[in-house]
Amino acid sequence: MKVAFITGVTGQDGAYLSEFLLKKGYKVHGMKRRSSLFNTDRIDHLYQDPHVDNRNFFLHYGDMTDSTNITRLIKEIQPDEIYNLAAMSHVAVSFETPEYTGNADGLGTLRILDAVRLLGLEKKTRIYQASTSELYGKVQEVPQTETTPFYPRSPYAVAKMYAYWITVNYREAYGMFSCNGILFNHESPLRGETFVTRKITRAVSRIALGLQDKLYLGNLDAKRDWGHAKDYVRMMWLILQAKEPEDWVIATGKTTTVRDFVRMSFDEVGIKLEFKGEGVEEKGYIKSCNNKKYQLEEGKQILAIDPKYFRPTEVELLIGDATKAKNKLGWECKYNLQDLVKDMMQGDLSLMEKEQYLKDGGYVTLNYFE
Ligand code: NDP
Ligand code: GDR
Repeated sequence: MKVAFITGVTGQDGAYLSEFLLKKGYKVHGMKRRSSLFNTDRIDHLYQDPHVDNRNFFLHYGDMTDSTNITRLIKEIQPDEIYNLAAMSHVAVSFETPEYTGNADGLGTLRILDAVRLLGLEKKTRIYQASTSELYGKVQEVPQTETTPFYPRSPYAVAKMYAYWITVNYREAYGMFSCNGILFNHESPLRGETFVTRKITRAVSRIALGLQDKLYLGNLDAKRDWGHAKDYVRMMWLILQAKEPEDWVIATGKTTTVRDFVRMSFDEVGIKLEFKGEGVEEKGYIKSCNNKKYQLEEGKQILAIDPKYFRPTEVELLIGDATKAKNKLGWECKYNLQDLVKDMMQGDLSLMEKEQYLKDGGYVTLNYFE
């Protein structure tokens, strides 16, 4: 039975990867942070009572900024594979917490690699590093491949750049099986609520159900190569099963503007949008609403720009070329963008229907959106 250790197990990818590895028969150990409230929503369905025998899913407290903790966990777990997914992963927030982001996302990766080396596990433990298309930043080449030069545009991307190169360096210096997956944006119904796709699908569901009036966004012109997280965690595993340790781009090869993602999401509830104006003046109105379930008046403004969501430096265009992964590892996407939007909208509509039910029953409902 193989043993995996996942940092960031409570996040979007950690949840899907845990499920994937458990189905493959792995023993899975995950690192979670202590928080004042339960923070295991995404993995609660995998939870096993610690008092029963034959468990194969274990959670440990830890933090990427604490090397003693990381070293002790790796010593106890003796993993065959480590998936380093933990990170302060929000690009906009990294401008507000640059030092912490560098510590957790950059040095955190070093702490994992060095623990493996110090414990003499270089030949046993394979390491996956969650690298990112944000490394490409300012456009140097389109589409982006494993050889495209990096030009990071945020404290997050700069921290991830350190993590990328220290992963390469430990591979070359100490012969470790440490690899980067350069993953382009991937989303799902489990996506954090403040990333743009989830913010949109939640807001569209709330607007359709009359729980929210307007959606406020930042740069609608940004283009992203969006895939489904389920397809991408399969690739993380494939990367560690490869013959040689290498770095890999994972992407769909298609790019879409934030504006079009908004359009596609409203389409799912039968609402056609019309955009008028430019820049901060841009607004979105209901052109038509042909779903009887949602009583929304035509001409109503439901989208506006709030400049607070603009970033000091923006990544305008991402589009990846995953030819190497397709040819050498046989990877391909099962979901296209339309499937992804549908999946996310279904998830959020059913969540928001519960909200509506609570509201109608006179209970206080969640009203926080960022
Ligand atoms: P999430 O933000 O959903 O999850 C991040 C995870 O890291 C959470 O479990 C979080 O814990 C944990 N974490 C954050 N800081 C620390 C810390 N200091 N110590 C321990 N754990 C910590 O991210 P995703 O699942 O979307 O992404 C997984 C990884 O892949 C991240 O490294 C991200 O940067 C990278 N990535 C993501 C892409 C995407 O499109 N999703 C694309 C490319 C790379 P908690 O739940 O307590 O907050
Ligand atoms: P990104 O994801 O920065 O690509 O990083 P995010 O969804 O936050 O932004 C995508 C694009 O949408 C624009 N945008 C907005 N973004 C947010 N969050 N909120 C808004 O209101 C809004 N309006 C417009 C952004 O400016 C941006 O251009 C994600 C993270 O998962 C990283 O961890 C990962 O490394 C990269 O994807 C690949």
